[in-house]
Amino acid sequence: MPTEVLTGTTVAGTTTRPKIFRNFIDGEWVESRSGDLFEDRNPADTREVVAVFQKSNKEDVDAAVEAARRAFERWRLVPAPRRAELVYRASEILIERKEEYARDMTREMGKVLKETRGDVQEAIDTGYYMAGEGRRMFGPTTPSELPNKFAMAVRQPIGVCAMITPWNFPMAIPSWKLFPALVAGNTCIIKPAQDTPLSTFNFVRALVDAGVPKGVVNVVTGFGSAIGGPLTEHPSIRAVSLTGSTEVGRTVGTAAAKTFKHCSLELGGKNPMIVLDDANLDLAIEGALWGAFGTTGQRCTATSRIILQKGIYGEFRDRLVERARALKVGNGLDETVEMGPAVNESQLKTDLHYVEIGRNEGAKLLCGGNRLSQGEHEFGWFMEPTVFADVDRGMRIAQEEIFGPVVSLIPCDGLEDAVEIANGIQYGLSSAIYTRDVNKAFAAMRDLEAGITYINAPTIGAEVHLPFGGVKATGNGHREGGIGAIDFYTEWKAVYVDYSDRLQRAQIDRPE
Ligand code: UN1
Repeated sequence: MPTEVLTGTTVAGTTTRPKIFRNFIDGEWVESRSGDLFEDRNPADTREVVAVFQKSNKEDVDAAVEAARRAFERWRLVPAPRRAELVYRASEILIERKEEYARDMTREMGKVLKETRGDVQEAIDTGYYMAGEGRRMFGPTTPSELPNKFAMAVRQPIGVCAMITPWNFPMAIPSWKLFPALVAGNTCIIKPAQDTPLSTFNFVRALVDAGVPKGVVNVVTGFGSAIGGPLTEHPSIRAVSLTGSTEVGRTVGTAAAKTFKHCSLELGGKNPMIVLDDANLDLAIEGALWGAFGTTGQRCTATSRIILQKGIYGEFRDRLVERARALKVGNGLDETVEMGPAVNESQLKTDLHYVEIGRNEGAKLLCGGNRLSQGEHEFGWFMEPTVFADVDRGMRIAQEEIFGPVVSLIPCDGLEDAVEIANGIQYGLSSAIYTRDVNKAFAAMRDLEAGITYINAPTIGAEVHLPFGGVKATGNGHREGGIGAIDFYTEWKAVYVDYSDRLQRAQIDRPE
């Protein structure tokens, strides 16, 4: 065990030993085969070790796959409404523990309490929605082309599924994957991001307390570099679902293709908000602040480009900058704080690096751009909310996903120009337009290249019963949320029942 773990402090100034969590395999809490550990630190105060987790390797993955493979043989035969009841019970447990789990989440990844409460709530919403699907799971019945023959299609589970989840929605996103997979009858192995394993453990604890049978859900913690490969290459894993960067998506997609796994990739975004001259500016500014700086800009749906028609450009810019400057940045456990830290040092460095890039490209830095490291910010990964103006559509800060509190204002001539700028990127996750003109709103709904479009609302805030995902480099065509998740976690089987008592040949025998 590394010495820093033994001496790590859980609360600044004290020497309480942090709690060590084990992997969860085959219904048991077990140490990793290597015995190596890693720390989960609070990004608002890095002196605090929130907890310690197992640094796993291929052997741990193999053990989890074996357990999941065995468990599948029984779980697939449990009727879907019964499986769904378990998901429902887990959601009720999450309601009871919402405040505790939200606080743990703020401590491990930094976003403010009202947002971490929302994250737990999103898991609860997903559970309730997916529990209902357990009594639907509809498939078509359809007339056969032959007499006395019955035709239908039924949904079947796929088998063992691997989930690789990110740190920005550390309970909501695991729920998007685990709940539908379980209702559909699959068994699962989840690898949470190394920055946020605690929230996944809290989520899985709710499932365990709800009575999930052993081996049906397994948790293996560690680093993508050591266990990403084993998870995406293992021949017994039949589906992989990743939410992460476009770069990791390419690696996972390529590895999964070799063994023909189902593969769902939900990747980057560079989401535009268009504001036309006729918009309600008060509303648009509120939306911009929330979309750009909520979750410290660390959402794949974050508003990172604001495309402004020239008539309102100056007023919008000045009012947004004034509001951004006034945002209170700090520890998310303080209810008055509006924006928390970056999740870790490397993300903060990326954010600050993009400030440099923007400056060098000739964009006008109107506010922010600096690390905050004095006083209450001394031990955290904080930076100021940052606004660049006069950004050209082709600049790197207008093209590349930053994943931090950095927003670019881009002038445009009108709807057509705005849509062209909005679509002129490799990504296509979320998008928004503020206008009072219904004709323009409908044209934008049709023309924006994105999986999600909001009218008079910012780019963040998707609800769990609608499809979530994007086009172009944002993904590979699957959707989470809504019925799309059940589609991903099931295989179709076509079933024909011939009760004619004779050989009937499709396409050949053509009765009158
Ligand atoms: C993400 O950014 O990775 O729509 C997920 C939203 C949230 C989910 C975001 N419900 O902003």
